Amino acid sequence: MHGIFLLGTAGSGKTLMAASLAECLARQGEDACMVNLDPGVLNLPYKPALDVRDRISVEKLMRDYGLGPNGALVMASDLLAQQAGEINEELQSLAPKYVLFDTPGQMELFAFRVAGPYLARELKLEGKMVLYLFDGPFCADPFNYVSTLFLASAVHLRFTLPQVNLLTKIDLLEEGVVKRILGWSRSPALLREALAGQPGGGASLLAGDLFKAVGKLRLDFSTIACSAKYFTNFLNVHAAIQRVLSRGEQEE
Ligand SMILES: Nc1nc2c(ncn2[C@@H]2O[C@H](COP(=O)(O)OP(=O)(O)OP(=O)(O)O)[C@@H](O)[C@H]2O)c(=O)[nH]1
Ligand SMILES: [Mg+2]
Repeated sequence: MHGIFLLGTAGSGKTLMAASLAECLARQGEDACMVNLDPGVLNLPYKPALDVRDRISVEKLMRDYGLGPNGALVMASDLLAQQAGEINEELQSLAPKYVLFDTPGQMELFAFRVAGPYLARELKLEGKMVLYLFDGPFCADPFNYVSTLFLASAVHLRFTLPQVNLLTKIDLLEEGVVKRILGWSRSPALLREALAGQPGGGASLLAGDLFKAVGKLRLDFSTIACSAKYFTNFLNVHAAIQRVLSRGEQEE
């Protein structure tokens, strides 16, 4: 049983990616089950095998503790840490090949507080990895790309799990734009050039320095362009997942 945590900024496409990936895996004859860890979501495009909303109610927390919606979401996310035991038990009884974890819309609630990394650590899974979603249309701007890369690196720092970055929603981008963004992910020189061409010299320098700092971390991220809406490049996504998880098995 392997666990895949889908992370990314609000609206980057985590939930749809989780649903599409499960469908893709099922088509390849590999069973995957979905776990919803987002206590605040209203509608899901998939049927989760486990749903944190069955255990934690944001409305109830608001009522019981006199909290506003954001305070209740923070509390709900912190309470996730206490669910590790029960989630482990239920997953052991389901025992699929893959478990896809859809995480809260507000990424900081999961990634940058204690509960998310704690939960990821405590879950009894053979292999674990993060799929980090780069919102394609947002990342068409080189400044936005750099800040997203920075967030992806911060997420890696929090979870220290093997990570694959996905450039999502490419159906909304022209082919040339997708190529340009992938070029930035491979070549610092191309990104520097793009940043230099932007107005706001100070911000360009800062973004260039941020990029250099990320480069020095030598994080072995690969970036795959895809669309969860049209299943574009899903064979590559599947292959990358298999590669990362099987590498983990070999290292054990
Ligand atoms: N065109 C297109 N739209 C997409 C794609 N992926 C997601 N979307 C749309 O983007 C919006 C946000 O997608 P979600 O899957 O809800 O994103 P999320 O990261 O789970 O959002 P939150 O949990 O609310 O932060 C929805 O309207 C999706 O239909 C894609 O590949 N292509
Ligand atoms: Mg979502």
